[in-house]
Amino acid sequence: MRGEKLMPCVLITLLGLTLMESAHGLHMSDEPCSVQILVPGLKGEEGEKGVKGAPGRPGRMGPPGEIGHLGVKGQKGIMGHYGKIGPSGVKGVKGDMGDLGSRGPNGDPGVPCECTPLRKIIGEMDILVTQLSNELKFIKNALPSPAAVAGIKETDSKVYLLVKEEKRYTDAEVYCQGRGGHLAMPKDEGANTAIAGYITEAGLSRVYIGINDIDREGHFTYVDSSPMSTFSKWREGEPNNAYEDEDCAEMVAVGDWTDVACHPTMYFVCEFDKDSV
Ligand SMILES: [Ca+2]
Ligand SMILES: [Ca+2]
Repeated sequence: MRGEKLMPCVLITLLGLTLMESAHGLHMSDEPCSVQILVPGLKGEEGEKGVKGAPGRPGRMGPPGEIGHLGVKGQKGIMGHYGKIGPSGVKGVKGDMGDLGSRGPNGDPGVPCECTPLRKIIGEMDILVTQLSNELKFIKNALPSPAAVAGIKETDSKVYLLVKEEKRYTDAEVYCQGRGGHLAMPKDEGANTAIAGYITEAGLSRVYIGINDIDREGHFTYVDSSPMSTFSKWREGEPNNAYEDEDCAEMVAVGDWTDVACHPTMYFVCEFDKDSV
């Protein structure tokens, strides 16, 4: 290395001056040289690594890269938020009627009704209709000749039938029995009044009734053999058994009774229990 320092200095090159000063300046001044020619010295030992310099400026943007390969499809994302409510749709067609629902619970008790009087009237009318129906049935079924009947009369318990067919007493009773009854047997004032009114309304003066003393003279009974009660309507002076031939009885229009003969023919009144009509 020292041998290279003895080489003549011919040129001083400005180019290498800087390096010479930093590496060999002191040694060259010790050498006698008339014409110092500076030549680059030998390469020195490698210095220590310098500190890292400041980052360089960003380079220019490179050219677009090639189109990459299509990636694998990712997983389905989570559900998004609800969207806004849409507008109302058009009204649909009416559906079929549903099945009958189950029976509902009982309602509250009703208020007292004002129709009690009406119900009473309706009830009475029902009774009247029933009575009229029975009477009509009776007239149609029991009488072969309705024209001979001057309507009917009734009390609470009896139906009376005035028959405008002249018959002897016994035949009249047979007629009445044939229809489920007897000649009329008035046993109280009400019944007697009803029969008397019936005779008057029919424009008659007298009819046979169901009282006689056929079995025992002077001992009158009803035609069904029931005894006379305390009630009687004998006209004054009757019964008198005139001509000793009066074992039957008639009622005159005012309601009085008279004993008369049984063989003359006469209109008569039958009676029927309402229960049997
Ligand atoms: Ca008599
Ligand atoms: Ca008499």
